[in-house]
Amino acid sequence: MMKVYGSRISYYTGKLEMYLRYRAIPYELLPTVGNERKLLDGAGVVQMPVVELDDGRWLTDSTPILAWLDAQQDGAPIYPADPVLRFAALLIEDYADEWLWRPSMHYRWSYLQSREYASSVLADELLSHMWLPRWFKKRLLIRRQLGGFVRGDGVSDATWDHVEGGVLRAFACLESILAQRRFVLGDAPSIADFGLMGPMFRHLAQDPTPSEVMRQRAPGVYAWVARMWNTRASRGAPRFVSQLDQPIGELLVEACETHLVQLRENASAYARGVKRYDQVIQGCQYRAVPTSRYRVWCLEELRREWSELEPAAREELRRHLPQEEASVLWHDSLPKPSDYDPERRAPFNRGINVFGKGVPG
Ligand SMILES: N[C@@H](CCC(=O)N[C@@H](CS)C(=O)NCC(=O)O)C(=O)O
Repeated sequence: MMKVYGSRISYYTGKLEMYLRYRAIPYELLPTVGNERKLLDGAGVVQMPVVELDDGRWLTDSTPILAWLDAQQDGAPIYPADPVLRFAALLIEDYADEWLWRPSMHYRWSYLQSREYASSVLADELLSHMWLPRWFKKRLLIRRQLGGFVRGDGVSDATWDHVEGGVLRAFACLESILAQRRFVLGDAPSIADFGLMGPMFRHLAQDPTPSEVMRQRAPGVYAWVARMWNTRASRGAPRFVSQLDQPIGELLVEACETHLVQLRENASAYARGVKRYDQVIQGCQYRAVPTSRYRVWCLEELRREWSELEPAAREELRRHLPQEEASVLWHDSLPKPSDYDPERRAPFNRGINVFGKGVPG
């Protein structure tokens, strides 16, 4: 049976678990803590999730893991065949993976009820081997996560409302989409739905503070998260929308104005060799956010997908994307390549953390 090293409340482990359930692939969930040596030897990185296959191969990074697993399946792929829908879905996945991360960590660690819950689960799940009082373990976890991933990722009084506003806008876009169909692109889940399960499943639908917001403001999103957990792949081909419609267009605009602008600013900071940089997103000034080499690679991957599109598909996408914010997809080259995974072996390559050695330093 496949071994998944992660946590029951981890963002990207939740995304992978959603997929494994959908395909009825059995797996065993194991903690990363205590297995660090093995993970470093096997996958080159300690992060959640890392997968160990029965044949001894190791995989990491949920995005290429899902792509590889899906290519092994007999059933209809979760990646749309239509190139326009495929690109839109990959952009939504990346936005969910990398942009909605900050607000999800904020809602988990900035609010007392949520951090009480999350630190209790993680102390019991990951630190049970440590002979320390439980309250002390919780305090260690809160300091690490709140200091590193919330305050250390640019959440401050000045950005607080914008950080939360991003979640409310995502909820509103998804509510309009889900008022029309059961999943983001049609009557079956695609990689857009699985990508969105990172933030939506183990964080926003499960942590006490944001899950109440979701229930009150986005009940359709709440129902969709449960529907994802309860849906198994069927034999038939999925019926996806024939073209991008207005509600998806609105979500794509939000992804470009937030995520693509951050990817652009991050790539420029990476080229300048600075560890932290300032950025303005939708008019909100973020100070001293951490630079990520991994996210330069994310942008390279999106640019590669874009460059492989036929002119007609690009034209169709450009009708829906805000030109300035989206132009990082097609403009010139990036100021400095990430040089990550040059042989394109992911998810079987030596992985890297999103930030430094795990937490933004
Ligand atoms: N790109 C990776 C990101 C994985 C990731 O960053 N996972 C988080 C936890 S959900 C993590 O392990 N963070 C590093 C840390 O906390 O040390 C993926 O998509 O799987």
